[in-house]
Amino acid sequence: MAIEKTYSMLKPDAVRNRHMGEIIARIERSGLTIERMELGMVTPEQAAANYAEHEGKPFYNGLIEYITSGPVVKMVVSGEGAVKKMRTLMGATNPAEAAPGTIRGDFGLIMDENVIHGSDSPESAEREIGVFFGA
Ligand code: YYY
Ligand code: MG
Repeated sequence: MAIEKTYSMLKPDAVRNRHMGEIIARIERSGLTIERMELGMVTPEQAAANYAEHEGKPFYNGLIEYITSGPVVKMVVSGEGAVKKMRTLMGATNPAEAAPGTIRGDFGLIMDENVIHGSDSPESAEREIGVFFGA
């Protein structure tokens, strides 16, 4: 597998519930490398750009409101097969269905606040890194 970059973000509930350290430790232990990291707010423009594919869906407005509701941790993570590896560490989108041992399975309770974001492809990763860290 090729060395890839992916965009990952600890969502407002992860920061609010003081789970940042434990989640970052899991990413480091996985062998992936955190290349950039920043704690801060997501602007409405960044939220809309990141979630453009979901515009018009029933959960879209709530999702934008939630992701802009408090500080997040924005990260560029790299390594062999980083996109898929992060998705595996994260677990299923719905924490109620995410396996124990995954980040969403262990730190999440509900779909609306599911702890962490990870790009779904190398193409999305490049776009999302541009949205949050510039070109
Ligand atoms: O990539 P991933 O975050 O696992 O899921 P997506 O299908 O891209 O949805 C983005 C985001 O939207 C999800 O993390 C939670 C929220 N969401 C929701 O609140 N309700 C849904 N039915 C689907 C997604
Ligand atoms: Mg997605």
